[in-house]
Amino acid sequence: MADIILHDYFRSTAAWRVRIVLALKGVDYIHAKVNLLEGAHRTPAYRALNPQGVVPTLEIDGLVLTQSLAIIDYLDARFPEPPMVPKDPAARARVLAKALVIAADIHPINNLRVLRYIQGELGADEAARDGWIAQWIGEGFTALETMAKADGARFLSGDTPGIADACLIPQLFNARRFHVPVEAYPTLLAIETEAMAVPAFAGTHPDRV
Ligand SMILES: N[C@@H](CCC(=O)N[C@@H](CS)C(=O)NCC(=O)O)C(=O)O
Repeated sequence: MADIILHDYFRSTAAWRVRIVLALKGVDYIHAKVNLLEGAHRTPAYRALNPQGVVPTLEIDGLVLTQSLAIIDYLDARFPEPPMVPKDPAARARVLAKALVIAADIHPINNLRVLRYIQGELGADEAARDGWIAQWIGEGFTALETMAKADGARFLSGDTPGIADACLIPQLFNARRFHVPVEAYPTLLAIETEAMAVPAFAGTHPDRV
């Protein structure tokens, strides 16, 4: 098999999702670092790989894949064990809903280019920016806490870690990075403790890459 290359930035929560899934599946890869703070993701060379100019991008099987959840879906089809999404249709829908609370509703309005826009174009100061972040993480985590508590499972994806956990653990890291209080989400924190005991989560933490 040709080399698998993950284009990644250590603190990118979307890229960390993919690192977690590659590690859970035991897939080896080469790490290509893309420094977001230096604008490496906006160069023509990187945009030729990823027209959106964001990380992650995964080169695999002669393909160039973008969008973390699409990449995870590909990896799940290509390396089926362990599965990232349950087979049962109802359980599958619930797990994907939890993943999407983060990937579709929390993350997109809190990433670097949005934060730069509200500060640069709209004139928000640092306190206003942090208030924005806390508002949307808080709203999403409140819903997720209710969903996770109702499911009562060990992980957000069920009895074993999967796609929703690969979204949750990086988002909790990001919340703390921006001083968003997380004590109000005991079920999510218990899931985080379980996940961080799994090497695929701890070993791919931004401090370790
Ligand atoms: N929905 C995309 C989001 C990708 C994304 O926004 N990545 C962030 C890092 S977490 C990024 O590259 N941001 C660069 C920027 O906003 O300028 C995915 O899941 O892959």
